[in-house]
Amino acid sequence: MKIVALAGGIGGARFLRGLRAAEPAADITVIGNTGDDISLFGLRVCPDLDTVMYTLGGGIDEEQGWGRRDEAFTVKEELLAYGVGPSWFGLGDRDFATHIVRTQMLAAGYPLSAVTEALCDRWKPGVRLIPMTDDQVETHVVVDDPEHGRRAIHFQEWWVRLRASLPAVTIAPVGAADAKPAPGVLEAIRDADAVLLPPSNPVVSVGTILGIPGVRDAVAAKTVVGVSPIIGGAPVRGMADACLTAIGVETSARAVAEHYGAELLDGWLVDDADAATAAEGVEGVAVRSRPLLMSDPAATEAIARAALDLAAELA
Ligand code: GDP
Ligand code: FO1
Ligand code: CA
Repeated sequence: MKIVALAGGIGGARFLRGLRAAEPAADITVIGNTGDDISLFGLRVCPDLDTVMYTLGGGIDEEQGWGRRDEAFTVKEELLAYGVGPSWFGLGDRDFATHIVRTQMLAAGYPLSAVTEALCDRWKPGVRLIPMTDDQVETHVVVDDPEHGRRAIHFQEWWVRLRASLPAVTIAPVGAADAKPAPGVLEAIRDADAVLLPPSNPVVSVGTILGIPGVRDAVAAKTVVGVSPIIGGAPVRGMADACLTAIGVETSARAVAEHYGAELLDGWLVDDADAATAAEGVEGVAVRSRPLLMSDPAATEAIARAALDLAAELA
């Protein structure tokens, strides 16, 4: 069985771990979001790709959900002693090695997809991880800064430094309109038995991937099942509500399904807590409810199983 999933960071990675357990024999291709990518200290950092790679490869800091387990921050402290920041982004020593390898390979001319494959040779995530594009796409957020007026800042500055405390006027994936899907992306979607949308951020994770020209149409042609990242009208973690508000979508499981739309989605899993509000369903989308909290491996596997069962039913 061939499965494609469009994944962001923590929500995507945890779901994928469940998917791998639910269907060990499946050929799983993960199309990773690179809109969160940022250059710091001359190094290219790809948070969502690394979160998927470390989570599936057993190197993630489980509690935090991003970065390496058993991490130290000596390099960051030394940089700060030189007055070199940003201080608000926590790059650890082990993680630094990943970014050095990546940046060295990019400078030598390898595309990000080849670099990602090389990094995964070490981590063996058990899935094929492809960045959505080899072109540079960076999500920027326009805010009304009380000190500097209206300005665009990098998504990481909005998310990590500001914790989305300033409302986003707009969220823009800069470079997306001119980007091409990375090699293998459209082919994997075309050959898939099902395309899954994990409970990833609908705006800055799944939305960014779907915004790469050609991807949305390729996905829409398949049997597509999504898992709601919104439970009881709120994100489980993070500030997806601030992203949804920025694009005029209510923070509810039902509104996210309506936002994706029946042209894209065939099936939509919501949490039991949202069963009542999502009960009427979305025209043209099969809505099912079940517990969606990825609280432990068994619960996560059951969510993935339910997504696959719904996809099989709707194929
Ligand atoms: P990020 O890139 O690290 O922000 O991760 P993703 O975009 O892949 O996923 C973020 C989303 O995961 C957030 O909107 C959360 O609400 C959602 N999420 C996190 N944990 C859970 C969970 O246990 N269940 C569900 N349904 N969603 C979750
Ligand atoms: N998230 C934070 O909230 N604070 C950090 O200092 C931070 C550092 C970091 C370093 C590497 C990496 O791969 C991820 C990191 N993240 C950090 C997570 C991450 O950048 C964001 O949660 C996402 O980009 C949003 O999806
Ligand atoms: Ca992300």
